[in-house]
Amino acid sequence: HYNPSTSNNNICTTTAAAKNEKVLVGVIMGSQSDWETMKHSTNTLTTLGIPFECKIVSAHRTPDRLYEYAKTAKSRGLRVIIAGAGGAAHLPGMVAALTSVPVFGVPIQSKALSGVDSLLSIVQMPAGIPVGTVAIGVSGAVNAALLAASVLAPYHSHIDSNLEAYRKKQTDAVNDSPVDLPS
Ligand code: RP5
Repeated sequence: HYNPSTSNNNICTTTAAAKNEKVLVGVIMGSQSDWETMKHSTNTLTTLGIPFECKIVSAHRTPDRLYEYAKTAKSRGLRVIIAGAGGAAHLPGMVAALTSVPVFGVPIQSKALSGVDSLLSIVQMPAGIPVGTVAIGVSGAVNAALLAASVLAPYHSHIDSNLEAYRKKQTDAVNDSPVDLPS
């Protein structure tokens, strides 16, 4: 039986484990090379006080891990899965095929095709199995976490207030008029 706590590929620490909180969001990615992008998802979840776990799950290289992860996601209490993948990016769609937990797909900015390959692989799901696809790269990784917060906010008041505060801070940071910056 799949047990993420004993899996040997932990590449990020979860605030949930430290605080003994229930993990609500699973952040998965196809490769170690996706981490530079996907750490923006986990950093945003941390900012918003959302307990998460973080794993490498490859559709191509670890298909059995993918199956176990997706099949146990709901019973383990995950409410949202954020899946980042690049190139021929099957991971988000395959996970979505195996669980009704909502999946947000982050297209990684690939070297060969700048992530257009990843985007098209993830976004064009046939009707019936949805993947909520976000922007290529870091913007998408951050926005997937913000969407996860929006999904969870109605059921967790601290996430709701953290999300509102995040947005207010962003709004407050916009100057009324442009200024000359030192070059
Ligand atoms: C995909 O292939 C991964 O999501 C990654 O974006 C891409 C390249 O993987 P590596 O060759 O860097 O491991 O499966």
